[in-house]
Amino acid sequence: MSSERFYITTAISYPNGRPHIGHAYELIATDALARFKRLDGLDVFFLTGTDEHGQKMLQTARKEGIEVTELAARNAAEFEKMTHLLNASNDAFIRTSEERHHRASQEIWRRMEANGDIYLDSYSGWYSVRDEAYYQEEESELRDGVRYGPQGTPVEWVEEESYFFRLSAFTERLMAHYEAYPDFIGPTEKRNEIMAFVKSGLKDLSVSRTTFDWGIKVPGNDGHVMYVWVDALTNYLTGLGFPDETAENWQRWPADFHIIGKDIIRFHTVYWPAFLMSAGLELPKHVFAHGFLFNRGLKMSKSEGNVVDPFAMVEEYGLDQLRYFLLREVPFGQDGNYSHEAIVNRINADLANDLGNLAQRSLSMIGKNCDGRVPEQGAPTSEDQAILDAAYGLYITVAAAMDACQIHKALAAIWQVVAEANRYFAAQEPWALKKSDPERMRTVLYVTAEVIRTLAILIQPFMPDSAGKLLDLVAVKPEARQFSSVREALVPGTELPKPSGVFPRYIEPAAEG
Ligand code: ME8
Repeated sequence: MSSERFYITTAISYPNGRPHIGHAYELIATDALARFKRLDGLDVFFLTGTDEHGQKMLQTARKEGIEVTELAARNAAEFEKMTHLLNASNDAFIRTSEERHHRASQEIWRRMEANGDIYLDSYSGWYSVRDEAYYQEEESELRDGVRYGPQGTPVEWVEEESYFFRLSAFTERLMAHYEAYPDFIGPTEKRNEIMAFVKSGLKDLSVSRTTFDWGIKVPGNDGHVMYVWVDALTNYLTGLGFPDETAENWQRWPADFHIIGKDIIRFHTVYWPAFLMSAGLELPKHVFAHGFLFNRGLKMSKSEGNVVDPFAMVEEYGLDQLRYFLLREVPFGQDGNYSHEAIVNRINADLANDLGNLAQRSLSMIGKNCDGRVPEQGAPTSEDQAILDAAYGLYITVAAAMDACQIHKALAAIWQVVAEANRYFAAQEPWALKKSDPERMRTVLYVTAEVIRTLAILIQPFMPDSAGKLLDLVAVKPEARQFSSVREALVPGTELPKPSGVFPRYIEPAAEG
């Protein structure tokens, strides 16, 4: 393929439990970005997977009284199932326990070592198993006899022989990189935080453990396993065939986007680029951190039911409805809340009323009054032209928003045109024109159908199934659904299928007495 390549990744999740809505959110958002680029004609590779090593996995397995390999396999299967459930278009799924990943991690280690950036010493300091992170004394605080790290998780004292990565030597090179590539880290507030952190000076990083052996062996010293984050970050290379630099996919490195949550930005924008610089590999172009999802609504609490489970949420609200809600409601890059009421409101107002009804009403009028075929368009009025221009102009706005990871703004722009289309349809009153001016009625219906076609093409990355159904209803062929076909207008006379609803209303289950 000769088209431009685009490599995008999610974080790889710890399979110490089942996937939760935060994992689903990241996957859905990354999927929308990946799908957008595919529809734009790029040669996309989208990677996701599971991060299986480290102490957290080991502790959970012990608690459950099972082997860590069994815990990893059981939950990795759930994460993989979630990719199908959410209709994620990932091209591959990586598990860090795979042999190929051991090879990749050992190779990057060797390169960092060959560059003089790894040395043996001993570590004593604080470690949070839940964050799988080392913290400085001053980043932690003592409360009720327990010491907590900066993310509110308990830390424990660790003292052992350890290899170190010479992170301190990278302070200036990292700062120079942030300055030279202002959009390396997004959103901007996060970039500022990271720059302040790095500017204050970096300490060398402990990169191996000796007190357990669930991990990737350090080359040349079997008594050590790599610190889980060294191997975890390397997944982005393994997924492309590294260390085989003749692998076809390896040409896709560096990544265009690592999409991650805000809690792991330091690993991705400080440690990872330093490891890559040391190993002589190119740096990813962008790292974008989304916010956290919080559950505010009463009905969503765990005690009231299991709706924080993405599988249950899809069951309750519908897949595209959930995808739309999360991407539209939460400004990408900021924290957001979800509640039953907010989801139902988006489903019924934005989807069922605004887009669904418009499609249903206009297409059924075409079915009844135009012989079920795309009607002829007469000379357009300024109102016709205005709504068509708004629809055709959308692509530019949406593409700019997506390039900036402003997914919510892309959807807001699309729904602004949905609102305009509704105003147009109501003002033109095609139902009243049926007797008075049938030719004008046909033009209004043509314009409305054409706007629906354009909107549906742009909605595909966010709600692939529903957009596909809408495009079926206006008889758009599969090969005319790329963004390059936005201007390929509906052809009068084309037979249309019998219209059916695409966005059902959410109806509250009858209150129990
Ligand atoms: O951090 N809302 O794995 P993880 C939104 N294995 N996003 C959330 C969230 C929430 N409530 N909770 C978690 C890890 N996330 C490492 C990553 S990458 C080389 C290794 C996000 O299972 C979180 O920020 O704890 C992260 O991006 C992803 O889910 C996986 O989290």
